[in-house]
Amino acid sequence: MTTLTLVRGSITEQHVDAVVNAANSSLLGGGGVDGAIHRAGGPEILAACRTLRAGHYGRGLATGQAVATTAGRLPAEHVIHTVGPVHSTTEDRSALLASCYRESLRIAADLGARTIAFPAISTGVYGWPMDDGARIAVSTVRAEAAAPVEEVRFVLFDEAAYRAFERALAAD
Ligand code: AR6
Repeated sequence: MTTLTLVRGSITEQHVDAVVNAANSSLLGGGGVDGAIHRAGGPEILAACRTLRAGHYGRGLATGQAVATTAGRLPAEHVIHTVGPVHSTTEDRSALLASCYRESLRIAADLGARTIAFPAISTGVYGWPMDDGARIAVSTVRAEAAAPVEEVRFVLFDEAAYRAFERALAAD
């Protein structure tokens, strides 16, 4: 049984086996969670991302996929980078957002991670409405989380996000 927990704070301060980064397909950094992870984790993470780009991920990481690197100086073992979809009002991209959570959990399990922390993927720069993003996050993790993952922690940056995840947990 995997436990879902909510924390208000920064993903960079989580003492877990793996933290998930809401990256972009370049894997070479950006703003939001991505910027915070690279700043706090130091240059080792970017170096690992560049190595990925020089190898199997020459064209970058596709939306909905995930890949792991070192966590550098973060108090975590691994960073799992995933690329959320940009929200669209004309096209339903929910399956891609669900895929981010599912693929990240799959990689966490491959790494033997028992604790994993997620941000609210796509709900910042990529414009996904928070309530819907929270619903997709909670329902996907409830359906997909399995051993060895014991705790999935959603780390919410502000009160509104925290409340949205509380509602999603209560409803699902
Ligand atoms: N810890 C936890 N959550 C955070 C943190 C933090 N330190 N900082 C922001 N958030 P975003 P996206 C919240 O924009 O929408 C980047 O430039 C934030 O309030 O980080 O998937 C990438 O390189 C929001 O609720 O990710 C991509 O280009 C949530 O994290 C693009 O942004 C996600 O916001 C990805 O956009």
